Amino acid sequence: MQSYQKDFIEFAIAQGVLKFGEFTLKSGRVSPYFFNAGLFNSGKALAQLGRFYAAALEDSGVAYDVVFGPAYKGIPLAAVLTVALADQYHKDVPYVFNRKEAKTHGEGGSLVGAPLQGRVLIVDDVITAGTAIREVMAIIQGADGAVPAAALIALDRQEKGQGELSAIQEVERDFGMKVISIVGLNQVLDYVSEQPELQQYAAAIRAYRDQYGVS
Ligand code: OMP
Repeated sequence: MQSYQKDFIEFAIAQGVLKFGEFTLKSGRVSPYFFNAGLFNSGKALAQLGRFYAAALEDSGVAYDVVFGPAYKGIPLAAVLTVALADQYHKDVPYVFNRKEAKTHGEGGSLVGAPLQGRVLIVDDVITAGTAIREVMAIIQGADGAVPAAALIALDRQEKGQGELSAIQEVERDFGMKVISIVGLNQVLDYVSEQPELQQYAAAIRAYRDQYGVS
């Protein structure tokens, strides 16, 4: 585990974003942990979050031309990522986001910001079964001259998707793009197992991973 990954897990726990207990997911699975990125909800937290996304992106070495933040949750993520890329890495990267409802007056269309063209880096919070990211792919495939470069997310839950592969492996296979995450479930579990006050949750997380996880 890289030091920024451990720092990120600690940050997410401190912000109340990463919680342990019993949570029903969009997929219906009952999970012993949940990651609620909406709780990165202050200026300082967002600034830090942007730096973690930027560190993971730089670490990946992926090449891209534009950052795309899918509505709604990807919008602030794209903004803080590109700010961190400028501040920390002196990279001035264009970004674009979509509206959920296309506007019929004014500038029109459903995209706001830079043109959606070239190699597109999608930024989002979590991939579990991959439903949300597949909706985003349709937008990129519908844009002239845009190809998916990679998806950058905070947490890879490392769960099975529609078959035996992980949802992320399916996305990588179906769209020919890499998925980069700041951390994965395995790192969360390593961290939880090492912390005396969190060890009580390790067994439930391991059991969940045995049932829904991929190796
Ligand atoms: P999929 O569309 O199944 O990949 O799930 C991704 C979405 O699930 C996220 O965008 C969230 O709405 C939600 N989610 C979380 O935010 N955090 C979690 O830990 C788990 C989920 C989830 O419901 O699977």
